[in-house]
Amino acid sequence: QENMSLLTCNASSGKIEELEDDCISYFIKKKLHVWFKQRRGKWELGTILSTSGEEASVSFSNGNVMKVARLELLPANPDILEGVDDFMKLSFLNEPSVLHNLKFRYSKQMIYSKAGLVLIALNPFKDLSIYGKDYVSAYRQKFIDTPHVYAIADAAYSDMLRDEVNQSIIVSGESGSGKTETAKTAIQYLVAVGGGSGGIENKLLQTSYILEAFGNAKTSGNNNSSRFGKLIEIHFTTMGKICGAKVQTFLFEKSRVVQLGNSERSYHIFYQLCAGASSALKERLNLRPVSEYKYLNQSDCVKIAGFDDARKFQELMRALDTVQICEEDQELIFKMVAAILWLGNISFQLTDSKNHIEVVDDEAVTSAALLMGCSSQELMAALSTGRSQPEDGTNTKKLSLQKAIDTRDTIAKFIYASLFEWLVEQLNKSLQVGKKCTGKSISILDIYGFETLQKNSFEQFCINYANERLQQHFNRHLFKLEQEDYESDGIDWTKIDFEDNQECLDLFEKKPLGLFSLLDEESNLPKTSDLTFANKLKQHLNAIPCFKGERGRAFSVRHYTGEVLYDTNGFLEKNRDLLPSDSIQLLSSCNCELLQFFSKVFSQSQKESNSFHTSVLVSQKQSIGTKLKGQLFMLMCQLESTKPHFIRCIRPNTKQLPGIYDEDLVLQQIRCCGVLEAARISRVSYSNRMTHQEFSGRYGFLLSESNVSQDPLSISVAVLQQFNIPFEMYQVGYTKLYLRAGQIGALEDKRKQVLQGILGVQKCFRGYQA
Ligand code: AOV
Ligand code: MG
Repeated sequence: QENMSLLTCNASSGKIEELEDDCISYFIKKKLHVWFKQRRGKWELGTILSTSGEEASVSFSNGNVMKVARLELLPANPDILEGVDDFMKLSFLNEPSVLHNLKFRYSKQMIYSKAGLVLIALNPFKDLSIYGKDYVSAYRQKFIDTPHVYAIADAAYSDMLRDEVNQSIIVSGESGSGKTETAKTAIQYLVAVGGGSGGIENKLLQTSYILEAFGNAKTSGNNNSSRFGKLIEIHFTTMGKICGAKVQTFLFEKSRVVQLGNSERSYHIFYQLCAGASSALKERLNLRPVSEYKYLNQSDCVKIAGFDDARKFQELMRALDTVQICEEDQELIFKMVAAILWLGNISFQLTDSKNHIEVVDDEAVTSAALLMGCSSQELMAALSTGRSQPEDGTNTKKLSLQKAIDTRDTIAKFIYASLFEWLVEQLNKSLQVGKKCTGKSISILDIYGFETLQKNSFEQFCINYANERLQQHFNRHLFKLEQEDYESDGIDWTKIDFEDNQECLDLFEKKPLGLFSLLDEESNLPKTSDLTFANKLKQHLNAIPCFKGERGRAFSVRHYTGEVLYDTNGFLEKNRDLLPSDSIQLLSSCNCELLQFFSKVFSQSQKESNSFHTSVLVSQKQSIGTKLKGQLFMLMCQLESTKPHFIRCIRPNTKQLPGIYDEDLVLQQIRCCGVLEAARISRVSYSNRMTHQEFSGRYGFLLSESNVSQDPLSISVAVLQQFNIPFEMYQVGYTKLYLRAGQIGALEDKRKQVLQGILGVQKCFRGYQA
């Protein structure tokens, strides 16, 4: 009964988040709880004792009674709704209620919740026993229906088989929120239900060891942070068996190979190799402990607590075997990794007063050269000299110290990034989509999460842009398309507002006056610097609300997650991503299959791209910003042709520890994820829609009296009336009929019943004739 009155209460006010006038007396009478935000920002539960004018006197659980402004009170939900698994089911959908509910569930180890169609996943930062074979079959057979990644993966799988439409599972959230783990869990489910057609499933599971060893690293926010974006496309036969997969990666962070922030590490593989290689392999690679390599010891962090690098190396070796990367190739891979470490130890000394340098001929040079397959002399020459004249290949001059260091680092980054790309290609060969793959696919997207560091550079700029793109896809599918459909079809609809991030995307993408265009322009012009770039931005973009010029080289962008301050230091260099042609020549002349291959691929990509003028001095290709923009555009096109399933990951604390629930941190994320809006739209939206033709064609024959009109619209309406579908459960648009959840089921049952009846009669009739 209480619930009934609550319903009337929020139905009369029409608003589900606020405490409207006509409800207050009801709340006082029934001593129902309300939320009040204390000065420290914490929401507390209280009950209203009385009101006078705009004030209310509220008593709190600690015994305090306070006079507060009525407007600051929000209705709390009845106790019976404590911990509901879908926020759609809350009587009052407001921030404190959602926050409280999430916290309650988190304290009970229930890390998954729903906001309508969207799965919310809180990172537990500890292993929970809610995964594995038993849970898979429970979700597959629908014995359990509580929110879970398995339920989402199952929905994607079932929808794919039923509708014969490609599906996607899109995982998003800040850095450290659990995207990669969630994506792996989804893949495990799909492998478990779609496995059985051969070794491909095991290979698929093992790819994550390889991708994470080479593409993940410890950052300040996540001990296993993905430094690349990935889309894993799993292909199925028409019978639902896995028959192949494809991995696509986006914008790999290569600066990490040569440069580390404090408390950060480089890619796991460097530490794993040093810790786990057999003594024979160590000898062949002339490997030393991590602490002896400058690329690694520049950071104060070489070990991650609870992370056994040597054991991880054994896992990696097994994975490499599983995906059939042969021993010779494995040896080449490790040679490249070791060569990079030795490159980092190469040092320079001044030769004259003009700041010219030469390479110190030491163990570092000999080891690097040996591993790369060239002579020490060749390597030293490539690192210490550059050409002075574009047209004159023979005219060489000594490099300055900074130039020489940059050249060395550029080569190291190039080798590593190429190695990563090559590995992905090998994985794809191994997972190849076979001829039997005639069915559809499910793609799982896991990119690097939004990052706001103390100092944000070009890497964060790109990562955050990619997240803006993804946010737009989410908004478009959850709010925009849905509401546009209602509006254009002329049905009654109270619009649900959502934060549109189009303006921010325009700031990045507009030509010629957008961040990427201006960056490319500045990267192409002579005599430019990060400072001239920053000034250019201020000159052209200051009028745009989500842009703000800051002091010196800095600027800030208002992202959907909040404002981020970027320092343009290094932007031009990183965006150009140049490789001196001397270096590329050196690499192509090395007696190493991989290096020859990498330089060939590079030369090709350079030929294909004409976004930069080319000269002999440097090998130029498409800028990093433009490349990322293009890649994301293609990705969005690809995702547009799939039915999306969204998972929003939330990190409850920044300490990466279990049991800590930081309310402010969670609140900020549920705002960015549009959790309330997602629940709200699901509550009022129509989950089934069919054109009048489809509907009348499917159910028209159920009409008891033959309808005089043959017009699909009137047949549809007659069906709805005959089956007493309540008014509030449907809407009739110009072209389509919109039904709320649960209505189609009843009609389908009836249809099945009648059809079976007809079949029965036919059988009987035939029997009689015979
Ligand atoms: P991310 O992918 O969202 O960050 P991860 O998936 O790497 O975040 O999760 C970070 C860490 O949280 C993992 O290494 C686990 O220790 C823990 N974790 C996450 N999900 C779970 C779970 N379901 N159960 C147990 N532990 C979990 V980044 O890649 O940084 O954006 O670029
Ligand atoms: Mg990740």
